[in-house]
Amino acid sequence: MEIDSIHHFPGHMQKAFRSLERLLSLVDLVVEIVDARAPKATRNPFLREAISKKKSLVVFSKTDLADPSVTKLWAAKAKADGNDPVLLDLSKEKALPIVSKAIEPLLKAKREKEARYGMKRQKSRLLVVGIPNVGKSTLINNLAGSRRAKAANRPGVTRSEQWINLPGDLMLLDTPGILPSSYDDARAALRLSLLGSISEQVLPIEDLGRVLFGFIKENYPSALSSRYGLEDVSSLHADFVLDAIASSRGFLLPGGNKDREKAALALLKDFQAGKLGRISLERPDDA
Ligand SMILES: Nc1nc2c(ncn2[C@@H]2O[C@H](COP(=O)(O)OP(=O)(O)OP(=O)(O)O)[C@@H](O)[C@H]2O)c(=O)[nH]1
Ligand SMILES: [Mg+2]
Repeated sequence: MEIDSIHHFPGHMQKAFRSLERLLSLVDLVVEIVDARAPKATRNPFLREAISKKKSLVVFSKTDLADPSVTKLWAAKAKADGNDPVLLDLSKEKALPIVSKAIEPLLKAKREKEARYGMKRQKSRLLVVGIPNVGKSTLINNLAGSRRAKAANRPGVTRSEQWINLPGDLMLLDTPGILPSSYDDARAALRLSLLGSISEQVLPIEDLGRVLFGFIKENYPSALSSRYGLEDVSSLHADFVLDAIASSRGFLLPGGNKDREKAALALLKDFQAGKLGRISLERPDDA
């Protein structure tokens, strides 16, 4: 891996990747996880280049929260780009058989070499990487299952890194590689904050709620009907909707006015938890 050879690499990214460099040097395979609701915004744009010499697998997490028809479009695009992704609902599915199967073709050259030289099957070492909140820890726990407790130190590597043996000659590093979010693009920043994956306030909560409502009104107009009883939102103004939410939840300010900030926060939390149905924030055909 040659971090120094990457051009147009902003300083803070370079610094973050430097600290990841050691983790990356310990493994053969990188499992990059992105959020299916915004697979572009939740992807670090420099990872591909930084790991260009490594085998890697892309996992879409939270597919249970994303719009299935949009996820299909993303998966087709990624496949066409040569990164056939694995789609997972980590809240319900067992990831190990699915990930193991997807990894097998990536190990083909290694297996062939072992066979050629009559060598024993070597273990393949995996590192899960991704920006904050995409589900790295959930994926590691899901893959490791009860094996996690049995993690043992291996001589020769730093103590703090535990390796977990998985079936199929795989070893998983139990520390994920945390990648920095990239939000040079204002829309990506907005999507990351709607997903609750960056703590920086790109907008005040009330405005974030208005943006989310605008998006829902345009793309998922019936999403607010069961939760808030708002049947047809196509003609409604965001503030009217925030007031309606505030009324139904009893969010009132001391003078009796509706607390739109609290209403906006409730709307955001409901969206993030999937209570408004399956919603994707990004489509591959967005400009
Ligand atoms: N519904 C659903 N929730 C998920 C899924 N994967 C992860 N989550 C939830 O998403 C949240 C973030 O998951 P984590 O595993 O903590 O994410 P992380 O990448 O380790 O986050 P950091 O450690 O903060 O970088 C948690 O509340 C998880 O329960 C999924 O596939 N479906
Ligand atoms: Mg984590």
